[in-house]
Amino acid sequence: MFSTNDTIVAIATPPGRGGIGVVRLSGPGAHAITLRLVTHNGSLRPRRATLTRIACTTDAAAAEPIDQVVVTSFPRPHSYTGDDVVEVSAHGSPVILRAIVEAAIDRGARLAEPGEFTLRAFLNGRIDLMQAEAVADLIDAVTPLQARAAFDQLEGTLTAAIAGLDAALFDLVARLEASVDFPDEGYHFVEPGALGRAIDDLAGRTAALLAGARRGQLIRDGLQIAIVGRPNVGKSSLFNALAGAARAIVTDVPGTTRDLVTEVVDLDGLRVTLVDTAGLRETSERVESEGVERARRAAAVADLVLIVVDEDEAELVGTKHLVVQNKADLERPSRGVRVSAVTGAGLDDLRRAIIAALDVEPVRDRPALTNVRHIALVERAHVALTRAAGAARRSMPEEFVLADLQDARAALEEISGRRASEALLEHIFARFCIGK
Ligand SMILES: Nc1nc2c(ncn2[C@@H]2O[C@H](COP(=O)(O)OP(=O)(O)O)[C@@H](O)[C@H]2O)c(=O)[nH]1
Ligand SMILES: [Mg+2]
Repeated sequence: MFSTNDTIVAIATPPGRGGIGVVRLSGPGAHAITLRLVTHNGSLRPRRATLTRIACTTDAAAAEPIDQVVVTSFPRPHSYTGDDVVEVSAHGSPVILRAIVEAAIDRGARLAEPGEFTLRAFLNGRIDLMQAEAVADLIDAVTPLQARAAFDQLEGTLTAAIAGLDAALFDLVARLEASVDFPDEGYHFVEPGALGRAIDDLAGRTAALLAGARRGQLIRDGLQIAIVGRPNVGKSSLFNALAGAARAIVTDVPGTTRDLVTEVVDLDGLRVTLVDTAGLRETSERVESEGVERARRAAAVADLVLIVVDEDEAELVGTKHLVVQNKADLERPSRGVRVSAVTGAGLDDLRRAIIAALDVEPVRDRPALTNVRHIALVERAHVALTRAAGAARRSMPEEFVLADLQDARAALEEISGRRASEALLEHIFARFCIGK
């Protein structure tokens, strides 16, 4: 269903005006179509910038140049997509960029679907599915930490880990299959003890990947921190201080905040959604009591709860929490992390304490799972491997072990995209922007 032998074209730079705008073509006609648009004579030297002019009217004879451009040709297979690619860098005017795209379409190209350049790179074997997903993550990243995690995956750290597992599994499966094909020999090609140990080793590797998965997922998807506590302890003040903006209303009237107020902040590289909530207290006032109910729900789903205290005791909500002693500028008991939302004292300590509580610093030299799709599939592989190891140790018929190992392989191949349905590919690439 995916067509890959025609030439696609799209604007690769974001909508709007800018110094430069890039139009990208990919496919067998990329070079020839470009030559019919520019005034440059002769072919384009591979990977060399050529300064020329571009004319975009549909009537080639009457074509007047509309911009000076730099064109670069990347002949296959050494290009982003693996097909012939030409990049046209024009001035970043939507009018010019659209005219170039239309002229290319007029000369035989087709407007690219979202993510189609990357899809072609995947279909041509330039990158695997994890790397394609990493491209989208890299573009979507809002903090440097997210970008780093995505770039690591684009560089292939995870690809190598999954490929290594898959290769080891392939070897075991091949030997077991041979064993099944010659049933008289029993466990002939693999000795059950050695088989059990080999599978245990693989299960250990999937477990290690999963161990960093929660951290990875928090980095990729961002996380929620709810600020809760009794009325008037300074929750909204702290929220504003961490957000760096007076988003929530602050008064000395208890019960000011009713609804949830949220703000996305970059907290030491983490994408954090801060949630300010209504003060927890018994109340018969309907609006406020709905607010209290919402506060409890927000605390229940948050990745971390900041329990702000003033003079009284904290009510413990949420499993993962930090106690924050606010109003440290006044005479206050000393519990948890001491801050003053008014003077800003202690806020850096609080940020550090939050990062420590979440345990989210990525480990550079270890591949990190960040994407829920990958996590679910590695879990499936891990369960299958654990089952296979048990079956091997109990010397159950090879067929049982084999079935589990094959299930583990199927899961790994779905991660890398070696075994991916068209529906899955469509789902993944629909997330991309046009031109990527
Ligand atoms: N001195 C002092 N007053 C604070 C501090 N934080 C908040 N307040 C005051 O405490 C009152 C309640 O603050 P608010 O943020 O609305 O509390 P909330 O009800 O928990 O959201 C306001 O009068 C704030 O100015 C602080 O760190 N020091
Ligand atoms: Mg408040």
